[in-house]
Amino acid sequence: MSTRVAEPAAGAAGERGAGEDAPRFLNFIDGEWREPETRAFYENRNPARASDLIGHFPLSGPADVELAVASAREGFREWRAVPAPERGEILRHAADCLTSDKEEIARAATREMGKVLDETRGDVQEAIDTGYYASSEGRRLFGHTVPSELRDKWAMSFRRPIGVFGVITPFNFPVAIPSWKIFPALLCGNAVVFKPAAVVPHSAHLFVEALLEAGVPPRCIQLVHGAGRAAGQAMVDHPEIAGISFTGSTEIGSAIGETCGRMHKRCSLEMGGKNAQIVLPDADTDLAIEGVLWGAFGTTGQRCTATSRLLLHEEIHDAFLERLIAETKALRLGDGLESETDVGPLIHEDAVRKVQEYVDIARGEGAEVACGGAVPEAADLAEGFFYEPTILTGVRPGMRVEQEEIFGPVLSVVRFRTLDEAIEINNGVIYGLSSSIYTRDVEASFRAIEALDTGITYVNAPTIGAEAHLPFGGVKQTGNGHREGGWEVYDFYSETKVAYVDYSGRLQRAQIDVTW
Ligand code: UN1
Repeated sequence: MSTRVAEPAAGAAGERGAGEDAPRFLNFIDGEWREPETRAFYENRNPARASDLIGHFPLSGPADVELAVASAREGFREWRAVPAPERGEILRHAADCLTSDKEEIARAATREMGKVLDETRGDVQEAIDTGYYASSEGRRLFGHTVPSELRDKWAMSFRRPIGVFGVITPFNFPVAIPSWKIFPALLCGNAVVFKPAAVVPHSAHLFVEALLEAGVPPRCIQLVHGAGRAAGQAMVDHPEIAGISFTGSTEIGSAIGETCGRMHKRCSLEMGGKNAQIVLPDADTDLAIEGVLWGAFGTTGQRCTATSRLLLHEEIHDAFLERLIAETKALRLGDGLESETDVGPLIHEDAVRKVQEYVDIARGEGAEVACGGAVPEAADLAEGFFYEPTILTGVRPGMRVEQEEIFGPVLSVVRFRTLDEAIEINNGVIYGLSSSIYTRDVEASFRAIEALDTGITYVNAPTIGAEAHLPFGGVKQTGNGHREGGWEVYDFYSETKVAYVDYSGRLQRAQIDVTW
């Protein structure tokens, strides 16, 4: 796939240390790559190495959104007439393109967001899986045909597209999360205006290129780069955008929800988490340790599904912790593109500051920093936003580090005595995305599956790792009741219409002319 840029600096695109010659990327609006109306650009740099300038990206404003929406409305008119199986075929090609470009996109994603290459490969793979699922949905998109209560009459429901959707996505899954929203939106016959997180524009650029290469009609996908407070806000406020799908912070999601409520827009919000892994005394300890290391420190803890609380039964608490701390100290921080790295950097300086603040809060609340708790001192890490994987012990339910989302490599350990108590601690937060229990006891696992107030529960697996073909989302303040992934997301991007066909040749009044 060729990278379409305005002023490609010879040999610079995609190379480490591109310096000030780094390429300039553009928005994709109204079927062409174009400069923002603002004429303003921003720099995007590698979080593992600040001197590595990836490129200059548009800092778009409301005028860009205006153009994108007007064009998307045209795109919608054309696209909605394409039969769903044909739309599915085009999306299958898009998944094929992502498959051929998997390595290139994964490397670009690691370079701009920091997580290790194996993880960005998984990220792209999740988008590929979502694309193939969407393509097959083109031959389903089921409605219902149900018996009418009257003679010589048919009753049926089917799905209609809605219009232009605004898709606003976070940095932590720069390819997978856009794909969760864009593939089903397009499959249902909608057009999309896409505003990726400002720190991962290159991944978004490559994703949109794959869609275009596959034959998605250009005006059905509009890419608007820039900041949430300008471009994102303009999308949320735009009366011609019929719905918003947002993944990100609770604070921004709540504001988006308010506006959408006022404007009667569809709105799917996927926000915070405070996910716990519960370990019972009969658990396979090796498995549980491996699970929590991956759940807490994978993606440097920057997942909505990250394990940020570890609930340990008192019988195993000390021995388990001792081993966990030793293994955590052995994790290697570094550039995610290097094969020996276990944990990459945080996304930016503010994230480092926020993590440090929470560690200080934990100390103030009487918790102990069992390992980590600082910015590493190694010289080769000095240019990146690194933070040591951190374990807080002696955490009690109700402490801020036990309640609030940190979105970094910080694990709070809480001791419990009974399964009921562990369930209560798990449920005692405002969020409810994911949970996990390690046990060999089938009764305990099923009790937990039923009682844990989360959208997902894992048994003998960490809190991360949802598969693309199952519904994904949380309860309570994690979201607003919608699900992404699997079959349920298609309800969000389509509207049910009902048709009655009366071939009796006479007036039949429902509820009145029934003959029984
Ligand atoms: C997120 O946690 O931000 O379940 C998304 C997982 C991934 C998606 C996570 N498939 O870990």
